[in-house]
Amino acid sequence: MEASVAPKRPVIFSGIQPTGIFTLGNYLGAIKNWAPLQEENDCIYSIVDEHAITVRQDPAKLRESALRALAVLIACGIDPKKSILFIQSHVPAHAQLSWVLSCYCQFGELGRMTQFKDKSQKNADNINAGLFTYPALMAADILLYQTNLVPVGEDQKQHLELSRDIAQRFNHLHGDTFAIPEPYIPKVGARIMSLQEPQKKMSKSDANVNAFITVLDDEDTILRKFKRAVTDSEAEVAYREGKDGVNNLMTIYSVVTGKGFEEIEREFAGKGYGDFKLAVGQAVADHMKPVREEFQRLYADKAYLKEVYREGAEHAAHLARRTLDKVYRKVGFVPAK
Ligand code: ATP
Ligand code: LTN
Repeated sequence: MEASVAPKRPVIFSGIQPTGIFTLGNYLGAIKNWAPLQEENDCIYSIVDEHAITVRQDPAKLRESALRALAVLIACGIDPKKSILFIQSHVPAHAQLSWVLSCYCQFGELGRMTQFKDKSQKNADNINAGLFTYPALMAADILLYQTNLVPVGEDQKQHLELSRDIAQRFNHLHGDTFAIPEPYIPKVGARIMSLQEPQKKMSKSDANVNAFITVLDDEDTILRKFKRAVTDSEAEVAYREGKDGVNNLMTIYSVVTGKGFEEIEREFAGKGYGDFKLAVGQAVADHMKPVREEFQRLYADKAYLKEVYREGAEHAAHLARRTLDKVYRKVGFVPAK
């Protein structure tokens, strides 16, 4: 009798920078979708500390943020027994493949990246080479694992398209080497906006703490920040062009409660923004409470976190090495062994 071979499951990869505490934007746009994907796919999730240093970081804070990030991801339902969870700098193949891929990526392509343009404006005194070649490292993260799907927020679409272009270019020159990854972007919640300037995306590095909710904010803080959220002068809960603040609150409410926009409009018909903001704040606080509590338990257990990132790195390094060896052979490097 022939042995039956289980069909290969799709590979999922995503990364998140430990540049601070994750926001509701990171959560709704990306992390929330990571746990459900574990059931039917081979998932690999990374805390990308090498990407984080493209902007100046305080070393002690960076270390702490990476460990917090690990605990938050587990608290959000990423199960280290089902997925590979690791810290990017623990797997040298990322930096190694990044160098090779940077030689298959054009100056002009990198210069068109909107994240590079935004971040160079914000960090005008430190427009370093790493900030510019950032997408080559991101392409390496993804392509090392023969990734099929990359769950990210809307802002990463351009980087992902570049990763696809690099992969296709390499495959064309050297024969099939990399799987071509597809983006996986949620229909609602892919771009959560700042609560203070709803034309800008919510970002954990915003100087104004009222602009973002973090996944670890307590109920009082969440309610207070939503109460102060910028809306408009119409006093009408409706999803319409030009109502950026209200649209953003409706989006957040919709994702955490599962209600559609029309249902939300009916729920708040004739009511003021005060009631609406309180309802959004309460729904977010209730939704995030289990994450916050689980985080506190996990973050206290440093031995467990160490075990998770050690095993994750070992497993990831094994998979990554296979692709890196193939790439080194294809570009013509002399095998070390
Ligand atoms: P920084 O503020 O330090 O630039 P960031 O929060 O923009 O960081 P990451 O931490 O690397 O960037 O983002 C991790 C994931 O969260 C990515 O998939 C990104 O697309 C998503 N994301 C970030 N901000 C938002 C947002 N406002 N709305 C939806 N998704 C977001
Ligand atoms: N560039 C992403 C973070 C990131 C990533 C990745 C996302 C680095 N490597 C690989 C998905 C796949 C950001 O800034 N949000």
